[in-house]
Amino acid sequence: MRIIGAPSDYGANRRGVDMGPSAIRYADLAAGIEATGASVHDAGDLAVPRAEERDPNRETPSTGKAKFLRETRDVSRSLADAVADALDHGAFPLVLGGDHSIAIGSLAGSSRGADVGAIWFDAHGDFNTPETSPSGNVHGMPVAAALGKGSFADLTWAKAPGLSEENVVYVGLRDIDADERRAINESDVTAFTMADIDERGISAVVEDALDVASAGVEGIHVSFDLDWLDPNEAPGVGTPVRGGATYREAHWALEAVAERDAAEGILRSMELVEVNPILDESNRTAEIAAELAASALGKRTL
Ligand code: NNH
Ligand code: MN
Ligand code: MN
Ligand code: MN
Repeated sequence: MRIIGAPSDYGANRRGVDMGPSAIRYADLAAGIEATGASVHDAGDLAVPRAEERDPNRETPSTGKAKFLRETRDVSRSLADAVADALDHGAFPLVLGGDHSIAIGSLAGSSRGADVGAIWFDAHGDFNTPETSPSGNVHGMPVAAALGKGSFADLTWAKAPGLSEENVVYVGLRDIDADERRAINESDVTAFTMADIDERGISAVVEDALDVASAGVEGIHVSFDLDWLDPNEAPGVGTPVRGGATYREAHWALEAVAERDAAEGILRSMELVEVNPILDESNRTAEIAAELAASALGKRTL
């Protein structure tokens, strides 16, 4: 497997998330993955110019109020190439964010020349467009971007070629903007909220999510936003929302991904995003991210 760092904070309004890849590596990421028997190659970080050196509002008519969209385009292109290159070499790409805008590149690379599904573990829907976004922050838009919604339809770099709505599944939503809710409900994506987990349990929800994401495709991309967890577990995120997944629910979810992968070989790529070391407590959110990667890649208790 290949680790690819994407230290971008263009998509969020808080500095610090650009240090996520370092913090996750420091939390013994490689050793934890090697313990599963996988060999690890760390490809280092993509080059991402500092946000302070850029103008967030260099708008073009098609980009609405999305901030740093040109910079996001550049990161997305290089990340898509890095992910596609790993897959070409038979290596599993594990992408470390960075804010969630990097998912545009991960999805574009993972679905280059292949039909893929996606499971989105997140408090948020990330389904805004430059038109509907209340913040202008692109980390609230990557699902819409990958599916070519709104003015993203004009941006070829943003579209994930092999991703279709029917294979996109959310797990654990709890904070959605008004226009975003309408768009999600009108779309063909599948959405499980925290209430679904309360009612049915994490196990039933994740099994359903795996069925939907993997139906008729070559593999799935797992996009894991650390703010899916409850902020009591994972405080080092820019947009914490109360009422999130527990530590064990998060592990169980990724253990279920690993189990399905062992049976059906469906796991194609993964990313861990939104770890912000400035907001964290003793690197615990990064440590959880590193542990979750090991769970997804097949770490076993017995
Ligand atoms: N929905 C909000 C927005 O679009 C917040 C998105 N923040 C996230 N997404 N962290 O995962 O600005
Ligand atoms: Mn190569
Ligand atoms: Mn997100
Ligand atoms: Mn989120």
